[in-house]
Amino acid sequence: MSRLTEIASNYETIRVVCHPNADPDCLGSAFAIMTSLKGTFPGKDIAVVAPDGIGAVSSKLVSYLGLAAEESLPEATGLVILVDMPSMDQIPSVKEAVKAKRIPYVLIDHHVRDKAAATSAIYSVIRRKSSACEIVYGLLDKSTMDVKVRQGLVTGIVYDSRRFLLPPDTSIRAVAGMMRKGASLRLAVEMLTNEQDASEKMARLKGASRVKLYKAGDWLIAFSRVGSYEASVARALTDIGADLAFIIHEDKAALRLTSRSTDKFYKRTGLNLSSDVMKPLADAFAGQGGGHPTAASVNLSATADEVTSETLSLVSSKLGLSEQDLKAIHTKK
Ligand SMILES: [Mn+2]
Repeated sequence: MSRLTEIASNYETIRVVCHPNADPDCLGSAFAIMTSLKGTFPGKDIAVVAPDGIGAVSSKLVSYLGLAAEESLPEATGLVILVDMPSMDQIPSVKEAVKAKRIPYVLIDHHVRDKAAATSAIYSVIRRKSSACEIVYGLLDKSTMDVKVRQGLVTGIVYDSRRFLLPPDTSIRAVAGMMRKGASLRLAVEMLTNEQDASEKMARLKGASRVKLYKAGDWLIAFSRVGSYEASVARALTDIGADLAFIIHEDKAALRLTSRSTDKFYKRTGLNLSSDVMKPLADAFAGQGGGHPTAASVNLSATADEVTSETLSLVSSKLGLSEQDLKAIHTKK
């Protein structure tokens, strides 16, 4: 019996909890854990909770899995299993409930470790893998996995590894293992191919047209602002040539900064967007955030100008550049 199963055996009401805007990696993992525990403990009340919605990119996967996620924790929740997030900072409603009722929780994740959250967990599995799904595949009993579970895990791995671009060896091995047992790579890719809707295309084009460009040594840093689809816009900017992209989303309540860098930039410079940029920004501007070395975001109480100049200075100092090495590029002529 796995450690996870052993822990679950002590609780009657168990919820597998997703991060906001749940992506295919999070949902594939959550579905696999739920299905595995339900199989072992048919009498228990076990379900998936997506407290802050499910991302559009997950919609085909969710209907394939037939997954009906709940929106909040039930009163009787005895155990919470968090997947694909380093802490509960992104889901304050769950964090409060867990704290108030002292609900024990398990952490299964592949982001940068949050020491406090990992220490308070009754069990945590945090590994530097391409995806949470790959970790979950390693944790669960493979002999009882059905095709649906495997297909969900394969889809999550394909999604989070960015089609095997991130450290591919172990993710390819895991996917190959599941393909031999009936999962389909073609179906996974098909479920992840969502025709961009008009508003996403619009956001990407607006984001590109509003770019403020900086040259930092040999690197190109793009800043832009949009009202939605920040991650998609950031990725679009790195796709067309930026080494680093920072997208600001500002509304009355707060400012959100979303960032992406290319793998080449990360490999050459070692600049980790999560620990070198987002964490210091969160400390400087009373915010919360985190993520991966090449994909991270933060919520801040600050203006766009403050955030832009602080971000540029964090990046320059990490790259060992002086102010003269940082040049604003005219983009309007
Ligand atoms: Mn993930």
